[in-house]
Amino acid sequence: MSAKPGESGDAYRILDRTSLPAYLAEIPAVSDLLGPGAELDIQEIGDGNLNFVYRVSNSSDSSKSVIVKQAVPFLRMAGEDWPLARDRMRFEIRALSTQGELVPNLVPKIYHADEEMSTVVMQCLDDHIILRIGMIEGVRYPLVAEHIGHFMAETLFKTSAWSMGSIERRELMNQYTLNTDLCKLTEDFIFTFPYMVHESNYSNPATDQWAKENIHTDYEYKRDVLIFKELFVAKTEALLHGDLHSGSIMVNQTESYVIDPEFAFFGPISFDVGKVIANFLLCCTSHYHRSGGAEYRQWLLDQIPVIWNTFESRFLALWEQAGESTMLANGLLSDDEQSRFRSEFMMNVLRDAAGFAACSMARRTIGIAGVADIRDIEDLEIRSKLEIFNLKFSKRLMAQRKTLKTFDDLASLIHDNYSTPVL
Ligand code: ADP
Ligand code: SR1
Ligand code: MG
Repeated sequence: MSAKPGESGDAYRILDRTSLPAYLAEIPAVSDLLGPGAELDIQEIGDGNLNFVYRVSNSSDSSKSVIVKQAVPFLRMAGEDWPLARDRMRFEIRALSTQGELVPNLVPKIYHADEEMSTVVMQCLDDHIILRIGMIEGVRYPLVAEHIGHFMAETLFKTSAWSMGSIERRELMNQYTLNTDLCKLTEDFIFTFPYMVHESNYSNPATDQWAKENIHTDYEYKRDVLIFKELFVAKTEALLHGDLHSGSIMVNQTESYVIDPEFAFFGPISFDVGKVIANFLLCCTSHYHRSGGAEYRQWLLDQIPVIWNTFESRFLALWEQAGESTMLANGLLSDDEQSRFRSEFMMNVLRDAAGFAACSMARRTIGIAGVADIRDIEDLEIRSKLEIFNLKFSKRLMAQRKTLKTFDDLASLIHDNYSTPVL
């Protein structure tokens, strides 16, 4: 991947704990928040795959804190030999700001954005933890499912052609079309490499053998994955978060924040919905090993209808309230026709979300970027049983998606699958 326009500038340098104080001191808004001239505590807390993230706080008053996130010109998880355009931060900044207008209580506030330095300084969510970590530990978050459903409905409907006018929407799309390197990562690591022999794939002997016999040689499944790859590549339906999984959500008992929208681009609505569902399922699988009883698994499964129902009802309410848009002009459809159209639309989102969830479960199981829920299980045989369970369900979901008519059909499929003993 070659350097992009604006990437060769001399101003860019990789920040570290030594250079951060001087960098931040030059930004009045941040300096005021931390306390002008204050001594700073700085920790690198990034546990993500791509970037460097620092928590910076006033040494004598740790409640005065900010997060500094910087994109480096390579893929953090692979190292400097794997170049990755750092202009991904440009899209993260834009998405944080678009989402900040649509759902201000569900995304961190931006204090300072510096595209030249590929850096953002934002609200520090000190009272929250990453949802994935909480769910691995078996913690229940009573409101998170509603918050996720609400986030998706607001951000997806309000950037769709059912809400926006044609010209303003194309102008917004134009801000995201060149998120090239991250869309390419998704094309490769979600829709291609996991289904073939590829050097980047993860390896666990029994899982590898199963994948060789049941994934690499299954034409129908690989064709279906390609159908979803095409949907991802071609359908510019709404501004997606683009990487909406439990590692991109920070929570406590009353609040949720969606972070890390660097993969934002205009794509199919069902992509965000399917990814979220897959991550609750992956965690549920892990709890066959992590918790003795079925209670926490049930809690995880119970969140999926809450996410879907909140998403669907809010999306439809916004649609009913919307006026004329790119898609609709008064007089085109009667009230009955509109309502029929919306039902068919939601059914297709559901089916496609099931397909994207299937891809997501497979890539998190056999691709390079696994999830800690499963990958942190030390016993390789136990892990493999869970991995094969995930892969089998990915195939089942993919094969049966077209039979889904209502969310209850998906709920039954999930319930049936997760009623079987695994270990
Ligand atoms: P990456 O883009 O590399 O995946 P993330 O945006 O996911 O990076 O951030 C990595 C980690 O940094 C998160 O898992 C979380 O622990 C921490 N983090 C990120 N943003 C915030 C924030 N606003 N407040 C507190 N912690 C944060
Ligand atoms: C090499 S793929 C890295 C993955 O990490 C991010 O969180 C995205 O999910 C991406 O696919
Ligand atoms: Mg990220």
